[in-house]
Amino acid sequence: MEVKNSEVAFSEASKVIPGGVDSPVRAFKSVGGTPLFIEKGRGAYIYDIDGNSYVDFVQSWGPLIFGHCDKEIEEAVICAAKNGLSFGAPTLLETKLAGKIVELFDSIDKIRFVSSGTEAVMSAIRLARGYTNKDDIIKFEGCYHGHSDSLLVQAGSGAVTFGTPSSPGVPADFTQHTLLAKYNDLESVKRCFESSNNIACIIIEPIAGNMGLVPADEEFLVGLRELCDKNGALLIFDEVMSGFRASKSGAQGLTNVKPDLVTFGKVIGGGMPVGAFGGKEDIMDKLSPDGPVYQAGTLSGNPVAMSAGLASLEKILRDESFFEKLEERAKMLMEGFEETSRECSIPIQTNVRGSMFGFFFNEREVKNFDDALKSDTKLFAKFHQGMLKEGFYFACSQFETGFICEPINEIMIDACINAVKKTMSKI
Ligand code: KE4
Repeated sequence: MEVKNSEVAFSEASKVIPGGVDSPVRAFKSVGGTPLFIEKGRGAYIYDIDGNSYVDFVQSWGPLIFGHCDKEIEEAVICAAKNGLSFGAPTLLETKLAGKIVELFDSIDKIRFVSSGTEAVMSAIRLARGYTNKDDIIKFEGCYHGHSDSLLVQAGSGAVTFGTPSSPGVPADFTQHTLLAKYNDLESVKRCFESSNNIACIIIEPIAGNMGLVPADEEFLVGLRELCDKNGALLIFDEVMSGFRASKSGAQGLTNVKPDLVTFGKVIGGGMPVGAFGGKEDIMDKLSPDGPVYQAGTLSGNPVAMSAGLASLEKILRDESFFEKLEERAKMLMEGFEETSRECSIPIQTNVRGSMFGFFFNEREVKNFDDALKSDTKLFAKFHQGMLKEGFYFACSQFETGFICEPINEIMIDACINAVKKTMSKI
C-alpha cells in the first residue's frame, strides 16, 4: 500500500499546523504510521491522495450515518447554500430541525443549536450551574465531553474525588469544581455527593464511546437518576455520539432513565459543524435572552448546516427499521471478529449498540476506564495497520468507537471479516 503522497502531505502540514492535524486523534500517534490524507469519499468508501480506497468505519467520528456524498444530503446543502451561507438571524430551518429532535426525545421541550459538541456540553453545564445555583459537577473517568476547561480533568491522587487538570493551560482552580467518579460504579458517585453538597449536575455518556464502546448498566443509570433527584442535581446525557447512532432516540431510546439535559452533535449536522443541547422548558428558559444564563454563537443554527442535519434525520425517520438493520450489520461484524479471534486465540471483548460497535483486545469484559486501559494497545496498533493494508479504515485508537453507515452492506462486512482473519493470523 503506497502512502508516499500522504507522507509528503503530512510533513508539509506539520510545518504550518501543530502536529500536522486539526484534531489530535487524527495524527495516528497511538497506532503508528502516517495519517492518511483523504481526497474524497463516496458512499461507504474513502480514497486517500495515493489512490488507495478503504471501507470507512469512522465516518468522520460518527456524523456520516449515510456515508459520503449522499445525494439527498448533498442536494439539501447545495440548495441551502444557494440562498446564502449564513445570516446571523433566525431561519425556518433551525425551527424545523429543533421540532424534529423535540418530537423524538420526550426529555426535551426546547433545544438550542451551537457549532460543536464541545460547545453543546460547555453550554449545558453552564445552564445546569445557573439553574441549580451550584458549582460542582461530576464526570466519569474515560468519558470525553469535548475540550472545555472544566472537563479536561484526570483522577486526583488516591481516593480524592476532585480532579486535577489533564492538560497544561487549564488552571487548577478551573477544575476544582469537577469531581470524578468511576463508570458503572454507583458507590463512587455516592462518594462524590458525600464530599460536596454543591453539585449542579452529573454529566455522562449513557453509552460511553470514548474509552472504546462501554454501555452503562441500566441499574447504574437508574441509580444516577435517583442520586440527582435526592440531591437536587441535574442529570445530563451527553449524546453527541450516541444521539441518532444508538437509536432514533439515542441512548434514551434504550433505557427507561430520562435525563434533565441532553447534548448532541455529529449526526444532527450530517457532516457539517453542528452541536445542540436541550431539555425541559423550565430549565431551557433560563437561557438568554429570556433568562439570565448567557450563551451565544455567530454560526449557531447555520442554515447550510441545519439543512444537512435535517436531510439526515428525515432519511433516518423514513425507515422504521433503520437502526435494526445497521445493528444487525454491526453484530455480524463483531461476531466475525470474535470467531476469528477465537481461532487465533487472541482475547477480544466486543460491544454493539445500534450502529455503534467496539472491540477491545482484552481478556475480560470492559466495564470502566481502568478495565479499558488493560487492553493490548500494541496489538490494536498492529491490527489497525494491517486492516488499512487490506482496505479497511478503523478508528486510529483503541479508545474510540466504530460505526456502521447505511451504504456498508453485508458483502463489505464479509470481506472485512476475511481481512480480519488474514490480519489476525499475521499478528
Ligand atoms: P466536538 O467538539 O468534537 O464536536 O464534540 C466533542 C464530544 C462531546 N461528547 C462526546 C460524547 C464526543 O464523542 C465528542 C467528540 N468525539 C471525538 C471522537 N470520539 C471527536 C473526534 C476528535 O476529537 O477529533
